[in-house]
Amino acid sequence: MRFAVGLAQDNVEERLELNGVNRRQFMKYCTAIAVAMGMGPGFAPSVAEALTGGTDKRPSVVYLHNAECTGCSEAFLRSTGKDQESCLDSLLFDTISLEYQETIMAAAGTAAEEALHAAVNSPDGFICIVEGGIPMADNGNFGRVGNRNMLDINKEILPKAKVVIAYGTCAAYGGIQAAAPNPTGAKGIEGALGALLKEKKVPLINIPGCPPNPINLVSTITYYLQNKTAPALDDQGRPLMFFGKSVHEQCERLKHFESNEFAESFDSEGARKGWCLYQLGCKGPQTYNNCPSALFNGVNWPVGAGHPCIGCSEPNFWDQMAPFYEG
Ligand code: FSX
Ligand code: SF4
Ligand code: F3S
Repeated sequence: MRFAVGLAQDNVEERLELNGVNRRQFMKYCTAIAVAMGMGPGFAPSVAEALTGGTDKRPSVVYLHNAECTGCSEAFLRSTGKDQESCLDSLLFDTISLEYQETIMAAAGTAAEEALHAAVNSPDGFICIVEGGIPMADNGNFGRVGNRNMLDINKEILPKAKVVIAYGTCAAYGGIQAAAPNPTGAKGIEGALGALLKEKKVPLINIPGCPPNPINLVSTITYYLQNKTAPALDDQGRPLMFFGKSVHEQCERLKHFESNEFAESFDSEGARKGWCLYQLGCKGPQTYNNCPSALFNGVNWPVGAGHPCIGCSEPNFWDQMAPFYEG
């Protein structure tokens, strides 16, 4: 996969071809997005139009990194699966105009700073995707990029965005660096800058998960491009269309839970038969996410692969869901 950070946003077809993706494959991918959004396959053409721009000039995308493991970017950039055509999530970066992304952009130093400045001040506006929590202790000095601290960078850029998407549990709620005793005072975007964004009337959407499912990010951007507004959110700031149901109520092992058929250990007969993992610590009943239906890379999800859900899309899961292997 090749990425074109900072190129003009016309000629989407050319960019897709550069990645060996033809129109038919692209439409299959758009169908997967339409299904994830709960709209049904018939809406694939409107997804394609949203992603390729239609007649509108689309906002560009600025992607910021804070304190995190970069697993969210990895999940996105390496999205492939058994059916490659339906999980081309990273193609989003070719159909939209990605102006700034520290992990994959070729530019560095002053050139990178200039690209960021141009995107943030573009009259067409920009969508800001944020990955990672913001260290707040010691005036934000635990996390620095380009000799500025993450708190100051986010404080300057986020209020200028059309919409902010906190991608991953770290950006949404603080994540692993916010786990007790949280020495850097890390917070998610809502905790660090929620009041400022509210004052500036910039919508904030949380797409948690550690890592989050890339299809939820692509579908959220598609929704925003189609409707110019955020989708309906739950009380944790997550789109209801992806996080409206618990993992448990969508789980293929639910029938075993209801029949009291629980695996007692990972190498037990019950585990081999695909019984419920509740007694091995599964947090599916307390966790809201669409993993069982969306799947990762269109292939599988933790419980499908035999591992309990650890509640990775819930606030403070590192502390509140532990111990992970006890019911
Ligand atoms: Fe956090 Fe993303 Fe977990 Fe890692 O960067 S949500 S630690 S998968 O990568 O922010
Ligand atoms: Fe619920 Fe987990 Fe059991 Fe699935 S494996 S039914 S999510 S407790
Ligand atoms: Fe996370 Fe649980 Fe899904 S651990 S990936 S929310 S199954």
